[in-house]
Amino acid sequence: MMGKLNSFILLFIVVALAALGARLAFGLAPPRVVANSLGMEFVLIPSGSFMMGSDIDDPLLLEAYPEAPDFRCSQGDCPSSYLNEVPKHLVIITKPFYIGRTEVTEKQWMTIMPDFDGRPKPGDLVDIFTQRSGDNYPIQFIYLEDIEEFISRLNRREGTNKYRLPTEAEWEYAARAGSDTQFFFGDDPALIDQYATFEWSPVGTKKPNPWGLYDIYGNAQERVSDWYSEDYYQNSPSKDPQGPPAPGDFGFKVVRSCNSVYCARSSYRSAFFPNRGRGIGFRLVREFDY
Ligand SMILES: [Ca+2]
Repeated sequence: MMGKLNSFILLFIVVALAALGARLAFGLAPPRVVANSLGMEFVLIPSGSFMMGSDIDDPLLLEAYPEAPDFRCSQGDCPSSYLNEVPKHLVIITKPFYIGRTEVTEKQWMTIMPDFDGRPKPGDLVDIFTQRSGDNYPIQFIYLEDIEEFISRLNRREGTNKYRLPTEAEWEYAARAGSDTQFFFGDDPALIDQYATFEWSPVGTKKPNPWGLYDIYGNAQERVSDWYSEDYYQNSPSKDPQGPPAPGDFGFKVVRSCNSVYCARSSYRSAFFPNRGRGIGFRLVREFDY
């Protein structure tokens, strides 16, 4: 009798453990990739920490990338180009989040914003670079306030408030994908052509980074939510930095990613006014809610 009872208890425990394992495996584990009502795919980025920025001497970077323009000259001050990346510093991302596998495309934009057509129009001061256009090209040449309207409409459409631009720190954390090298694939710039296109292209034509994100270094430059300050890293907080609390004198917002070889590094930072910029688009974050 006791033998049968022990067998029954053992069977119950085995079944209970199996059920718990199945729940952990299939019930509680959040999906690694989710798709939204526009078919945008988002990849789950775990919480964690990383070293943000660069500690490579500015003269070395200037020597390696002599063609780099110095956008800070527009502020009337032309020191060397890469000092806005220093110092390399610890950043902690305290919450997991989802981020777009690709930049937002023209088709996705037009679905939400049919009355705010971001495509170049006759008479626009655009060059051949911006004249390439199509459903799967990144949306570009749009005002920041229209991006904010796009996000607001998408949130309403899906009855949520989870969509937003990434912070600069979230963007670099996702771009690095656990790497501490100049590029997410190491330090050899000769490999860049496998991962980045510097001709205006449909999204996702090259290999993704190790976390599955496309066009991190090339194609559209990408807006993030932070105001820009060239010396922000000198005093930025470690936990979930959000950027300076107020705009600087020129009202620049941070722009990440780039469309030239010289800036195809994970730590590269640039900035732009909130108005329409050639080649400037965005990818979205969807906050983690599982
Ligand atoms: Ca990009």
